[in-house]
Amino acid sequence: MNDNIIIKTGDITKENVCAIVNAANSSLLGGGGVDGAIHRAGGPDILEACRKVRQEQYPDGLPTGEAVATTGGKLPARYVIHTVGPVYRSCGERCASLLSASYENSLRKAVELGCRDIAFPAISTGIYGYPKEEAARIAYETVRKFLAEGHDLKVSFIFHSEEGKKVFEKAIV
Ligand code: AR6
Repeated sequence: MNDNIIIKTGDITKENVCAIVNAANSSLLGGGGVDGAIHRAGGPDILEACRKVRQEQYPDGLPTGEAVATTGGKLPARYVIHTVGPVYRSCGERCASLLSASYENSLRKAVELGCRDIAFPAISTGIYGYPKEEAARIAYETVRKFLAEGHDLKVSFIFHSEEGKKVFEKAIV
């Protein structure tokens, strides 16, 4: 196991890291799941920043696999990196590459921001229905490859439940 990868249970909104990743939707205007929790805990500055990103950069919404950063508002994290994972029932042959792109673009954004740590939720595995084992392998492999490029970044995978963490750990061995 890579020393710069941490796997644990918890609430991502409480992570004291430079950037946490939000499993958003392309509207960037909030939703349920981890997205709802991040906006609730982080306060209105995040939504305001998301509105600005929509207006100035993505009037048609953030495409699947892309990532953008905003303030972390009231969160302990300095930044929220919003990414849109694929919806499993409609991503077809592109599911794996789109999910991998969500992780990779978020990692690149964190490095661009000068971050040395980042925390991820299990993107797409809730409302978007991505099978957890398959998503775990893609997430882990993408992070492992990225770190192998030599980036100085500590990456945490945060699971809302012990069960989610176990599935991930089992899938990546
Ligand atoms: N901390 C860590 N993980 C969490 C938390 C939390 N506070 N809350 C939920 N999770 P989901 P998706 C886990 O559904 O599948 C939203 O409406 C959760 O248990 O949040 O990418 C967006 O606006 C699951 O394992 O994201 C989009 O419309 C994981 O986070 C849509 O949902 C991801 O579940 C995105 O769906």
